[in-house]
Amino acid sequence: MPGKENKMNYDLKEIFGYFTAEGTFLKGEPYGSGHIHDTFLVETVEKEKDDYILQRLNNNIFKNIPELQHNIERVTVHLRNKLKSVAGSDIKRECLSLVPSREGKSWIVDRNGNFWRMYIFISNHRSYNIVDSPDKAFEGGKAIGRFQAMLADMPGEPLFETIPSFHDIEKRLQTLSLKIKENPAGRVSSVTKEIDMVLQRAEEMKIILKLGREGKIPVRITHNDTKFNNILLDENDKALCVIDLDTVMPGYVHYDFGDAIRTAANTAAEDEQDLSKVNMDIRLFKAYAEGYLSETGKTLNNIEKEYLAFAPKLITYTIAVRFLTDFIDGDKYFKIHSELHNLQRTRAQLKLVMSMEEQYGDMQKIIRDLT
Ligand code: ADP
Ligand code: GN1
Ligand code: MG
Repeated sequence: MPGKENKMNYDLKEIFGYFTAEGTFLKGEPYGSGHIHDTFLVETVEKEKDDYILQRLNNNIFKNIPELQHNIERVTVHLRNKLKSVAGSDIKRECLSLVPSREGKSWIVDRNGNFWRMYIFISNHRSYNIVDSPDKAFEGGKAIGRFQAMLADMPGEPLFETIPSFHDIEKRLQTLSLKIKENPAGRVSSVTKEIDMVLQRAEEMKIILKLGREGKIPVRITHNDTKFNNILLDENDKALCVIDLDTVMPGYVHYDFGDAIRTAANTAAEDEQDLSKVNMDIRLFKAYAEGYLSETGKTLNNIEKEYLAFAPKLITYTIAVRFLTDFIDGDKYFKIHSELHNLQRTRAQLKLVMSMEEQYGDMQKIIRDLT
């Protein structure tokens, strides 16, 4: 990735050596645009051998790495078993493959106490932060729909909640209120407009939690971080693999649908400074919904379907609340690349919420026509 460097000077060759990789270490470079872990692409000397993704895991955010990894082991084993029965599937590219350590675990702790894991690099994929065509949005929808469908019958105990109450908007709003009171970074007076915009919408955002409590929508296994760059497409821009499995856990389907639309149907980047460029493109919304419902239409109940149109507003709002909270808190959670980055992200997400509000009637009609 241009503009990035291995700032912490980790000895990637040594860390790579803790895992049972097939090839020989050639070089390791920072990779991707994730906001949470430190991710590196490790290339191997041998052309015919796999390359790898090496990640230093963020254990400030994920407090229990062994349980997190156990979830990912269970999920990937189950997905791989499903793919085995699909004719012509390319399992190594359609499912993440954890590389075991020399001790047989799916993670290691280095001499400085850092947690690391390694995946086989999914070759010839395409990854998009901004989606520029309905075809790509449709494929993204198919990928998430298929992912949810394949995990629907995963046996065993419920998955471990890697971040408790992750999309619980009532809790997220309580945390925001607390941080406003504490004002730890002295920034509250600079964001009163954004706080007002959040508070004005707080009540209506609680509807999904309410429907869940009333038993009208079921808890299912969901991904919970379906931003479009966590969905890899293949060299022909067809659905390939859903990655970033750290938050796969019990949730409502609206969380996945909403987060995917937040990124797949946004005409600009998540952190665009020129707010006039930030809008929801209804054609991309429709295409994603078509792809998603082509895989899940038969399993979702009527109330789940009805509230799909509302989900993008909820999740875009929730992420805005989280960016704003982190800005007020002095940037402790998300990686930032400039001083006001979290504020810029908040503003762009709130603009996107407004664009969705303007088009809400059309979104509801599209969902009604598709279901
Ligand atoms: P974060 O939680 O920080 O977003 P991710 O697990 O999403 O971390 O990884 C960051 C980026 O690395 C992804 O957006 C993707 O570009 C890339 N990536 C992760 N795993 C793989 C893989 N197995 N093959 C190819 N690219 C990957
Ligand atoms: C983080 O991990 P990444 O960069 O794909 C975050 C998501 C946010 C997203 C906003 C574990 O996603 O919840 O929606 O940033 N992941 C976690 O871009 O908090
Ligand atoms: Mg990611």
